[in-house]
Amino acid sequence: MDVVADCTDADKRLAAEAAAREVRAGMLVGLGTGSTAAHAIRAIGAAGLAIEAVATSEASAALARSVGIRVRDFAGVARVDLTIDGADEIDDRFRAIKGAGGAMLREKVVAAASDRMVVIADASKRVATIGAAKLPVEVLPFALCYVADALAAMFGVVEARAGYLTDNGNPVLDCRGARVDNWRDLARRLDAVPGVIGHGLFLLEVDAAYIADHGTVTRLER
Ligand code: ABF
Repeated sequence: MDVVADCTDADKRLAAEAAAREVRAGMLVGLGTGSTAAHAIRAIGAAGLAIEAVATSEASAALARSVGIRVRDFAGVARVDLTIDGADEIDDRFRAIKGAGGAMLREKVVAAASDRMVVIADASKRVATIGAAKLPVEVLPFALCYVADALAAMFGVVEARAGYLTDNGNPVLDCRGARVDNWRDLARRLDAVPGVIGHGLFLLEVDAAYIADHGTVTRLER
């Protein structure tokens, strides 16, 4: 038994359950992707509140339906009351890197459409400043080689995620070693590359974060 892993998963569950208690009857809830978000989906399902949801991945949609949550097609939605989602890194300025699970484009759209965004994570995700985690970039297949070349000027390492396509049917380039220390500038440069469809740099307005460490859940407020 991997004690560390079990402890981390227990922490993820505690953070997820704390955030799930923010859900109120009547809400339209955005459901994140990943193992921490999966704990939140199960907790929301168990609460049995009269809510509806939109999901940031097919996997999260399937899990939500399996626990009795009514999932709507986000294509027919413009506003979401509350989104609960995980992260790969988050710092005290609520900057996050997301997308190790590949759902960062749908996650960013749903987060941007949300009145409130709550991030849930175990303590290993909380960092002084983001940048150690790989930064996933979703790319138009037609532009894969062009974008990889453009990103090579911004990052030390740019690697295609082998054998993977997002729910949108696009490949992902995982980038490390950003050559800038201004994350907002990097986000602007990424968004300006034709063929970049999305990336995992989240500089959105995150309202709160629940971080759990060995049974203690800390709520970080903006
Ligand atoms: C998702 O949560 C992704 O953006 C991120 O990569 C993932 C973290 O996965 P886990 O919760 O399994 O650590 O929102």
